[in-house]
Amino acid sequence: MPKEINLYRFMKGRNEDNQDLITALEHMSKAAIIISDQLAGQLHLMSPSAESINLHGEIQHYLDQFAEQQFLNALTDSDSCFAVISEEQEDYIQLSSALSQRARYIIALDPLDGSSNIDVNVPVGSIFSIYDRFKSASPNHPAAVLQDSGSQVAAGYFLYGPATMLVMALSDQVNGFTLDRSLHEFILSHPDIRIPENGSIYSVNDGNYHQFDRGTQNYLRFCRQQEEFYGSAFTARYIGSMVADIHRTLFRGGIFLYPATTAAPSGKLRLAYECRPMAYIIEKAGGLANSGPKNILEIDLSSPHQRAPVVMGSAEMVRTAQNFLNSSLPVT
Ligand code: P6P
Repeated sequence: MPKEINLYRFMKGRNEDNQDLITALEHMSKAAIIISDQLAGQLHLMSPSAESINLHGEIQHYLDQFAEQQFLNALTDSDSCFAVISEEQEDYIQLSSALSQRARYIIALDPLDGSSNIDVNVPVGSIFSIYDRFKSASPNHPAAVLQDSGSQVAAGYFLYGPATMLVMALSDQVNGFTLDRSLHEFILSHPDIRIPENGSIYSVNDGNYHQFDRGTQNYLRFCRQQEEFYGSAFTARYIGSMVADIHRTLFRGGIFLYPATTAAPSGKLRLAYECRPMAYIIEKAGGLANSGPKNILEIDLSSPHQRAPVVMGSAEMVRTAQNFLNSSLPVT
């Protein structure tokens, strides 16, 4: 019986000589298992007393802070992480492990994305991007390392759903691992994930329709009228938890949009720890990820919590959508 391929054996099988990357991923996986265990059966903690307000003025669930602490503990113990930018913290956190000066990575982290869904038992996730600071001219300055996405060497998310999964993109491919609770390890379950070139599922918060620009509204009308004009309807699916919406898009094909609105002219999702990691994953799986006229991975990060409008998913669908969206973009 072949051995299950756990994360360590998978990385070693790739002749991955980068022990620091393996260590960082293994430690983050241990944190995710603790978070997954904590999420199971925590409904009694949904009371308002379990909530506070975070630096963005959003409701912060106690599990947001719990999740962040698990990842910070794990990354400190890994000795492979120099600093972290987390949704829950104003600025970069330099990890104070003894070897952190030698540590290679800076990690952008959304410790628990979609936590407002926890009290209705909807899947949530953790999202991360890994940057190799030694690819930067200013390796000791996290803001400089993250300014452009060129030093991003990996990205992934943990999805706490009916099964807990890790989907991870390295330089050349995307792989899925499923938590085996008897082994307490993530086991390779979906090797070399490729997003379908086209699809028929569109995912957007349609309640914002009247706040979208004309091009976005025209694209959504195009989606709604597929059956009338093209004979087969599209399907609308929106969970409101980015990790779950992107996971479905990655596996079934489709398009996910969080456009700019009149209330949020830069969109809602954060570039560093939501847009970029998901864009890295989608593009390594063969899809496209744009923000306005640009590819998301071409957008510079000028502040840690900068937001960006996004459209990402199956390449054919994104190219079609972009033709509509471009009609609203300012002529440069
Ligand atoms: P809206 C969750 O709060 C989140 O950050 C993402 O996970 C999700 O895609 C988005 O916000 C949902 O936002 O405005 O549609 O509720």
